[in-house]
Amino acid sequence: EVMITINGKSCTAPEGSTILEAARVNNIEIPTLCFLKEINEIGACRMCVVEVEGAKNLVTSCVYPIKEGMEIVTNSERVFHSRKINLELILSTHERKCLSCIRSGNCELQKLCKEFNVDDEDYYNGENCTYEFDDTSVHMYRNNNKCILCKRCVAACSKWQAVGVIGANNRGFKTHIGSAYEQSLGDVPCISCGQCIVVCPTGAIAEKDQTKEVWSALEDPTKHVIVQTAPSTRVTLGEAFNLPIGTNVEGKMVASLRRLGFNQVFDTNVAVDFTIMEEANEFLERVKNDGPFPMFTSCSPGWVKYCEAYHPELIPNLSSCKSPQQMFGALAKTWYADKMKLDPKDIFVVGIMPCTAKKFEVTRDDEAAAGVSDVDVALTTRELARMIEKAGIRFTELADETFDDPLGAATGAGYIFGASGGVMEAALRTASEVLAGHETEAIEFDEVRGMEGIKEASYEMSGVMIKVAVASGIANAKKLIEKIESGEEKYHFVEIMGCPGGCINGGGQPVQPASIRNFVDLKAKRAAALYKEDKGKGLRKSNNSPIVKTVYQEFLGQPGGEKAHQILHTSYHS
Ligand code: HC1
Repeated sequence: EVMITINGKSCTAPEGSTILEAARVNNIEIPTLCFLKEINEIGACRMCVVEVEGAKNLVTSCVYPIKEGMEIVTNSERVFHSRKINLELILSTHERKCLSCIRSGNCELQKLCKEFNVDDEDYYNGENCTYEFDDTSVHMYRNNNKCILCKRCVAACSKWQAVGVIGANNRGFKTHIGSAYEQSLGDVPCISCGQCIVVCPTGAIAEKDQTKEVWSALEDPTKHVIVQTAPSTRVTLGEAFNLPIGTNVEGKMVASLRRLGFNQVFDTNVAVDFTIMEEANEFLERVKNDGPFPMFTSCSPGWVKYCEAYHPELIPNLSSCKSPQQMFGALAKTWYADKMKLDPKDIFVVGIMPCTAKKFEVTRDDEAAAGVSDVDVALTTRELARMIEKAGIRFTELADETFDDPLGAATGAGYIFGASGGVMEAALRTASEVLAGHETEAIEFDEVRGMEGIKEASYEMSGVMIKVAVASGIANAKKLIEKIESGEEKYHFVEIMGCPGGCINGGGQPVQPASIRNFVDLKAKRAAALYKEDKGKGLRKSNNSPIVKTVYQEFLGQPGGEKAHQILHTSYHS
């Protein structure tokens, strides 16, 4: 611990802290715009300036280390004045269409302008660059007129995701975020993960809003509109309504979806149980046939897109299973349609997903079991929150409701899919039982839990040693792939999730400002809510799900059988 003085008050902070961190542990927040812990420590926006005794100029606290006896002032007139000028300068090139901006109300720039009394947003008005709106990709748009050049998106894309398709183009006054040779987003191998969106402080980048399509379907009397909710959305949606991070709002989510007018409110978690049946079976087939190993999971469309674009040689290793979102849609438009005597063309399936790449996934080839798209629209958690707000539903006041039958009751395995390691654990629960040929005790596979980027474990199953690995965030996946391709490591089964920490930290989740992201373990808090739910379930293995048993018996036949293949599996191409 180091002794320092902040605003005249003595305090301590851990050695090696920056001024920003030291202030935070002493409950003083210093504003930032560009700073993102570990990935964007560039001291560029100068919002975090403070006075340090003995230093002539103000210093940027996000990158300035503390030392014994340091005297820091974070709240002087000089500091406030400097921050205000910075804001006015940023505003001078920022498109100030705030009223209808998608981020109005949770824009980091707007919040600071209010805090620092920026009462004349036109103060430094002058010449400006104008940029074209880029809406060429399936899942997002970019409006550089609102960009403040903090480069958080660039850091997320290159450091977390090792994709690096965006960067700063041009120099000086003309600097803007773009891709090489000014290519559009739709023309570069972006993996649609949306990690750039969740770190953007303003409305410069956002998901493509598809709520209009859903409102229209809800109004259309010829449509049977079904909604399915991804595992992690229930533990994040509450954040959009100011509930604490990690609050499980499953019951309120279901109640609000019913009030929005969906004909059936179902759970993607149920489809997870089908995915596990198929994936565990596919894995055991590979064990029998000696490969190809490792088998990679295929439920994260950002990862699948990465694999296709950057590692086509690994396509044979990808599980052929559709994701739970797509399996759900496929079953809704075949088995459920039959049962309800509905024409699949009249069924409209909406996925509520923590993910922007799910918008891309619904447009993929070979995802149309009934001859029409398995899923019609994938909305992000944020889009659902906006629908709920627009409809005037007082979300936090709703009494809990439960999902509809018959696609509403999932096992615990369905819940944990939303966190990194959860797919692996769910698959191991079922695979170990199928391999043994009888019920087994194995339920919790702790080694693959947790928020580390790469996890490894070995399990003995009925005399066979199975070596597994789990990676989340593409930079980690890339490291793991390098080890595999160099022959340094051999695994049987590898789970990869495109976003760091898995879907709980997906690019479609409610946006948390950097002041939270930098100091709170967002991923762990959200994941804990899913594991808690799993633990409380009577049934925790997908193979014990009653609806899974019924649908295989009535309709699909055997896991991995011809019919199951036709409906629940897909194909990939580079
Ligand atoms: Fe996921 Fe999945 S868990 S990919 O992590 O397999 O997005 O939450 O919906 O499809 O179910 C995301 C989450 C999600 C699928 C499932």
